[in-house]
Amino acid sequence: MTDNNNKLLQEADQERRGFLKQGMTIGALSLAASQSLWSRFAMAAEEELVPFTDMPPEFLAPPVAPGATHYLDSRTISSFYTPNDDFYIIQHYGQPTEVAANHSLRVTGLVNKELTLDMAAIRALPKVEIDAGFECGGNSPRLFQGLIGNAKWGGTPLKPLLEEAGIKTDGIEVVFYGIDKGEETIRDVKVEQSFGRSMHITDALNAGAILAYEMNGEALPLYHGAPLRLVVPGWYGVANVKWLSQIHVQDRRFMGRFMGRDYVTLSKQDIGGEVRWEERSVTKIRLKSSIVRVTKSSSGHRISGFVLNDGTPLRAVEISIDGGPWQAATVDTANGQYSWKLFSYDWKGASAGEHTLVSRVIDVNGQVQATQEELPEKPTRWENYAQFPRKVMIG
Ligand SMILES: Nc1nc2c(c(=O)[nH]1)N[C@H]1C(S)=C(S)[C@@H](COP(=O)(O)O)O[C@H]1N2
Ligand SMILES: [Mo]
Repeated sequence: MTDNNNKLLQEADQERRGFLKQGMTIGALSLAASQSLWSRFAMAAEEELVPFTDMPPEFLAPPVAPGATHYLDSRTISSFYTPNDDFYIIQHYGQPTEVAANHSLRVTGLVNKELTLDMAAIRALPKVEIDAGFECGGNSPRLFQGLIGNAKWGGTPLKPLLEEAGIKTDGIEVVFYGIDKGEETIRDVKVEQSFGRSMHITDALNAGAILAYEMNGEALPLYHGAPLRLVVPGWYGVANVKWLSQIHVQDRRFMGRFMGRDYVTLSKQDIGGEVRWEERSVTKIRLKSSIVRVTKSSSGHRISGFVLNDGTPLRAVEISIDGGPWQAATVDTANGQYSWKLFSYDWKGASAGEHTLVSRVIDVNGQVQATQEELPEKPTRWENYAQFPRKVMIG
């Protein structure tokens, strides 16, 4: 089995090493001022980065390259939409080097009418655009949350297509297959399998998923799944099947690797009053915020970060400095429901020395982002949504 991301994701498991202080130079930051509401996020010319002392001086995001995995340097987030070449890239069976010019999508299984659509037929369907941000289910503090991005996705809604095919009454599970294949060893048997993920029919019809062929107004790049990928707003990256070639409706749960073995969170839960070890497929994005950058200008210090969740409206994002009281950060109201939500906080009177900064987000249901200690025991590497304290040195 070739899994070029295993190592990366395994590293994400390991505890963060204690990194050396200072000495960091950020040569690669070219942060043009933006006209948008997000100008608060683009660094102004006189603004400088305050070094994180929990980040290695040599921390470098790998460049986008054929076949490669890519994560971004979260300190460089400077715009609402992540440029296509900075959006993280993950795939488990490698990237196809090319996709057939006559690529088509088939809808098969428990439907009244099986469908085959080439890209021209898909482009001829009604087009929608949605802002959706997501992270890999394996994103974590180890990579300073770099497996993340936010984009405007253009494509056609999934629901009308499923309705056109007509779901039979016993069709309860919808499986999405990409063209990429890998060898899997299952109980000592080696078999070839395609990347596949599934959703219950209710989610497939109601989660607002689209079949996307555009990213930020451009043709979807090959790395991000061209010519066609699924985008399920508010779900972890793994749901967004790239190089999509088949949608299959069946009467049973799909148990493929990325539903049944990997991207399965093992955690200790209260299951109706019983404490049980639960295994649950990674689906909707958990409520999470993280600080990614601290800057200094003539007017003082600014702390910036992002929020991701499943689309539930937010009540507040708050910052605590050195264990002090929670203070409200500014979250722009122009955020889309499923976009990431960038926030900033003007830090007054920062004194010289090392400081610990942490953010937390609260949604309208009163759900509060917890600390790592407060969360249920979780030995698996997926779904890292605890508060992430950061350390900075004020000179
Ligand atoms: N066909 C296919 N789709 C896939 C994957 C894959 O390995 N093969 N990886 C998934 C995972 S784990 C993630 S996190 C996202 C990453 O999407 P991106 O590379 O466009 O950021 O793609 C998902 N879609
Ligand atoms: Mo992922």
